[in-house]
Amino acid sequence: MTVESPKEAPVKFPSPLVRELRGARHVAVLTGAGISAESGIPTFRDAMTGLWAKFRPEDLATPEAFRRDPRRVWEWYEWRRELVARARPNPGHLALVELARRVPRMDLFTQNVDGLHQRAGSRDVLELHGNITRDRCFDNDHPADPGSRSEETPPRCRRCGSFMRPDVVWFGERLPERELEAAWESAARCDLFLSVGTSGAVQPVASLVDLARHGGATVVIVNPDASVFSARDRIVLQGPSGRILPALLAETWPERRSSP
Ligand code: BV8
Repeated sequence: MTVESPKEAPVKFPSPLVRELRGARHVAVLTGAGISAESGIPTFRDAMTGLWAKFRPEDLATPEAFRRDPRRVWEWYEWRRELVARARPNPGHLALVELARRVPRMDLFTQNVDGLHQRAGSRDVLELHGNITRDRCFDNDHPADPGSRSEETPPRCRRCGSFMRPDVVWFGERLPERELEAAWESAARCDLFLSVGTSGAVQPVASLVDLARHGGATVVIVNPDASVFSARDRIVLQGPSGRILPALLAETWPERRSSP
């Protein structure tokens, strides 16, 4: 089922969904680059614009690309870190902070590396693909020395001399075990799975939606592009998350309008 939300009209949600969310015991939320789009951070696919237009993410976000041209990969990340530093959480991030207060259990796992959920106030965020604001060294995963950064581009590790790299998961690299296990368990057990702002293009995270479905959860997709997910066996709320999520909470908990 697809619920369209034309720009000006107030969003109307299927009452079964509102009832289900209101009574949910355990909500699992997966977010992707789309939830940060309204904060001015280009989605992963859109990030390949301007001077990066001639590259594909897979050409830069891999250990091979870094080995081949560490300076170019480092500079792409420095450009993205700049965007992240200037960005602020948007109403979509804030709505998830509020949702966590409204249901007995909410697990939030993200493919994003921008840290905006944490800056919005979400706690225990599971970062499945790392965090762009942290570095580690390429050869031994030594964390960056907070004190100083060597002058080179990329800077070198103070302990082993190898190049520093962003602390993110590149294509062809394993995801962090603990976070992935926790997301797996949550998706399999939740009664409502909310997928927000992701194209579902990247594995193994993309499989969480099907895992939730097979576990009997109601699957809800929030995305302006309804085509990314067939509406078969899921509810697609078509629109930007910064608009859809606050409206969904307002309709599910109308009393919240009076409380601060
Ligand atoms: C792994 C961190 C195995 C870096 C990212 C060949 C070799 C090796 C692996 C593979 C292979 N072939 C396939 C694979 C698997 C591969 C993969 O899935 N490839 C894809 C391209 C097919 N996966 C991996 O490599 C993973 N590792 O498999 O390891 C292994 C096992 C043993 C030993 C060693 C290895 C690692 C994948 C992680 C890659 N790192 N990010 C960085 O950020 O720089 S992925 C990166 O892209 C993001 O993190 C994100 O996950 C993904 C993009 O997805 P989205 O977030 O969905 O963003 P996208 O732009 O695609 O879509 C945005 C959506 O938002 C759109 O639908 C849009 O409509 C919507 N939207 C727009 N505006 C809004 C909105 N929605 C709501 N509101 C709005 N306002």
